[in-house]
Amino acid sequence: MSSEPSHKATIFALSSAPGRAGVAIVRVSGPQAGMVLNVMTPQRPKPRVAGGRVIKHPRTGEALDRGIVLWFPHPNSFTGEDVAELQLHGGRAVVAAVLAALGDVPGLRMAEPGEFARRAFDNGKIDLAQAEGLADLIDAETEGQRRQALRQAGGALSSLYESWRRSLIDASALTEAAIDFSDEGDVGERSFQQARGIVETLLAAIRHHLDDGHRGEILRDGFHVVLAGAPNVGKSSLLNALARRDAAIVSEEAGTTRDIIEVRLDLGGVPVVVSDTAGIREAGGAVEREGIRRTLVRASGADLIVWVTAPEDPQHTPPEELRDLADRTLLVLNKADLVGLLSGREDRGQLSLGVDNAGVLLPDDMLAISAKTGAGTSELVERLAGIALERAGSGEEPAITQVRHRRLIEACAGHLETFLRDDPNMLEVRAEDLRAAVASLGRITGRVDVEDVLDQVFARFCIGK
Ligand SMILES: Nc1nc2c(ncn2[C@@H]2O[C@H](COP(=O)(O)OP(=O)(O)OP(=O)(O)O)[C@@H](O)[C@H]2O)c(=O)[nH]1
Ligand SMILES: [Mg+2]
Repeated sequence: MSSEPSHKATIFALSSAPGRAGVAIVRVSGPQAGMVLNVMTPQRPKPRVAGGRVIKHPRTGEALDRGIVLWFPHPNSFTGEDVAELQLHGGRAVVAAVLAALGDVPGLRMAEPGEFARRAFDNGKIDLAQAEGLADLIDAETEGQRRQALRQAGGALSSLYESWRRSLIDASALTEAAIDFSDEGDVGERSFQQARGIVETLLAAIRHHLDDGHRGEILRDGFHVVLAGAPNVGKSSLLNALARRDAAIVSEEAGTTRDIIEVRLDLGGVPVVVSDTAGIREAGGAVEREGIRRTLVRASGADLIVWVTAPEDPQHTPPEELRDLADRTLLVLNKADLVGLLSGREDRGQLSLGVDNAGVLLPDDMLAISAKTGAGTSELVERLAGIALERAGSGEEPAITQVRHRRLIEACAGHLETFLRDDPNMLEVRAEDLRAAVASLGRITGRVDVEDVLDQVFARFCIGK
């Protein structure tokens, strides 16, 4: 990729958030960016040195604002093109006047969403995985997400995948050598064995990377917790207690919740999405049955099920359909206030559950809480945060963050498995396996034909990014 600007049109946009603010930043990128500074300010500042300037209308000369101006000649700019940055007072009228003035300059046009980042990619300033990291960084809501996205935007994943790609290229070269020297027995054979050695080592590393419990994806998309249980045990009350607001309707009537209600929490830097669901029971009308069906679907796809029960609830454990998910289920006894049990563990051995006091003992791993008084809820939050952090990681090690990457890495691993397994005498075909594996990795960073995903990736950005 060249360091020369590759696009002709000069584009501009408000790069800070729209609306009233202390400062607003307007970015101009393209061959005319320098000219814009020449006509809109008394003097273009030195490259990368902030200059206080009156910003004036290019045609009428009217002063529009006084702000800070920055000049980044190519290729040392975000986009790799000439870039001018205007830091304005963040009033709506100021921003509107400056954008209108820029629109008046012939050859300039408003940027499309993600167009600055797209130009940065086209000019080789960032690769595709970094662009995705940048979009994630802009969307990051929690510490863990921020850390992970910053690493990715900084190229941590890209360099890992690049290092794999380079060793595969070495293995490819050795395989090609084996083809060239196939008449010379030993030499060819030795090259091919060396290639196999590289592939074996790499495949182990790739399998380890794939087998990460989806931590990077969980951290990026959120750890999904589903509150499920019989009707009226207090699932919606618990959701509201976790959210610290009345997100869901609570009533003493069984079967209140039908639609799934979600709240997003930040637990120790991990984004956690908690869903309140319809209570599970046999009876109920068609609408409620549909609600129950949705609960089961949602619960089986969740990262964690919080099975809520209550002293009067005859069904203390999850139903048949959810038994397989026991290792992802946390048992919670709500309404502990009714039986004089807070979160202490001392007297739990004596506690019998069930309306008829049939003598069901409180399981050891069941947390007792009261959504009504708040007792035990902070312990529950701590437990949830601990589990979420364990499953999502803190964003400090490079992990697969997107399905797109996972698919390509799986494809790569598939080609390497074929390479190791299939007939070693068909060297041409084995060389082709490696080429395909190299291409799969190359598609992650965008080194290899990725036209089809580019629009998708850059459409995630808003205007000005
Ligand atoms: N004493 C006591 N009552 C509670 C507690 N939590 C909830 N309740 C009451 O239990 C009733 C049912 O609460 P909800 O939160 O609507 O229960 P739900 O599980 O969402 O019910 P459905 O949506 O119908 O499945 C309401 O009258 C709540 O006030 C608690 O910890 N202690
Ligand atoms: Mg409810």
